[in-house]
Amino acid sequence: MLVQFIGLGYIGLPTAAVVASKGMFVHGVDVNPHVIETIRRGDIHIVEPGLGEIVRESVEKGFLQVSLSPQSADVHLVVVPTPFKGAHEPDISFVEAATRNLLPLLKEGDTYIIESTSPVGTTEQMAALIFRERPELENKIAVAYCPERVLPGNVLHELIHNDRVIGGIDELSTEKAKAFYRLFVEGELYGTNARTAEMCKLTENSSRDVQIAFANELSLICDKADINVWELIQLANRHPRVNILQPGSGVGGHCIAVDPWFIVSDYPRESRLIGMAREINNYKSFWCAEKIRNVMLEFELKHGRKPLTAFMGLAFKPNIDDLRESPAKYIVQKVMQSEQNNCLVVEPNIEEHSVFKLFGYQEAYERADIVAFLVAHDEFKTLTYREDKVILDFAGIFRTS
Ligand code: SAJ
Repeated sequence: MLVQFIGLGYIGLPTAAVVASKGMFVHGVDVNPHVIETIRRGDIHIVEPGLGEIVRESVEKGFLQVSLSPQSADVHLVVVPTPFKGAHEPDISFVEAATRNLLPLLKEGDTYIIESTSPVGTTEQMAALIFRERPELENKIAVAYCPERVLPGNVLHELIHNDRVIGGIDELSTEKAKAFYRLFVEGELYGTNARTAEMCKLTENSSRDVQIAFANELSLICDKADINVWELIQLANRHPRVNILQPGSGVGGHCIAVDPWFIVSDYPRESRLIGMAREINNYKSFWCAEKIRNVMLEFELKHGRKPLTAFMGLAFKPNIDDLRESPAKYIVQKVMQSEQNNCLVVEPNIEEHSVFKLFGYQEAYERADIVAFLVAHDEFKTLTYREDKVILDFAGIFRTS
């Protein structure tokens, strides 16, 4: 059996490597020549613990081969990005382009699966496209949707152990797709239809976004009410049926801050809570930037000199080196638009940055007059609260102080 992956990014490459490591022949396709050259050498172009080893081994043993264009195979997985356009409408053009490239190669008995996060109806649309161009394949190939659920940093474990939801355009498609995932997934496989599987992925990430928005809204209320939000949430969570998440400097990353828009864009009148959560979480980052600026101005008025401000953290969440779609980075950029000097930027998980000069976290904490904690990195939790500094703890480093 030959399994083909279209898209060798954060999900496509680890999944391809896991499948290859189980002794199946895998052909990986990517439009980026740099990605192809890197993998051919047995190297990887992304950061993910343990991935380098299994890619190298799979390439060396000949189970994983990659190229710029697709070929004939038995199972085809589409794992390409689905970003959003200007007004947050989902952009499925990469999924469509991948499907069009596969059109001449599909044959009776094949299984075609989309894993990319997609708006409801995408799988049916792609099936319609396939059968319009290749009518002889109708009822002869399986077409299904199966979203990934892995957490960056723990991908290799979760790819194998997480439960999966698998939705075909008909029952046979669901069963064929399930049989494929059974070859490498040890978690439960739940069959459904394609629309439900698509909505399930959007629901999971929207649920998390809404819950974080609740925590962020509480943090704004508590700031006005002079209540420590961290202590409040800790106490409320002592209730046996309450489990509030943590506020922060906003919601970042490539999934939670994106996927809810796919629902809002298609069902705007029905998704007011989901849309509002997105707005609240985005507003939280803006609010943090404004708060820092106001505190800097107050300091200057009081002391007759500009303060030195430390920005603690740039990553999109704790203990990672990924700065893409990061609220912390947005906040630093926004404040530095008006205050380029007198800023100490800290990110212990990266060595250097092309725009920001980075400082050690202990040095910055020691030197700064104002310290804004933007990300709850473990290193920051080793610091002791200092009464002589203005501390803006957006990340809950000193939770109950
Ligand atoms: N965050 C908070 N407060 C919290 C938890 C998170 O402010 O209590 C923030 C983080 O700092 C970060 C953002 O939310 O900025 C997203 O972080 P995350 O850890 O919730 O999620 P991701 O983007 O790393 O991964 C998510 C996961 N989805 C869920 O937990 C429902 C993962 O399982 C998905 O596979 C992934 O999205 C994806 O690809 O969709």
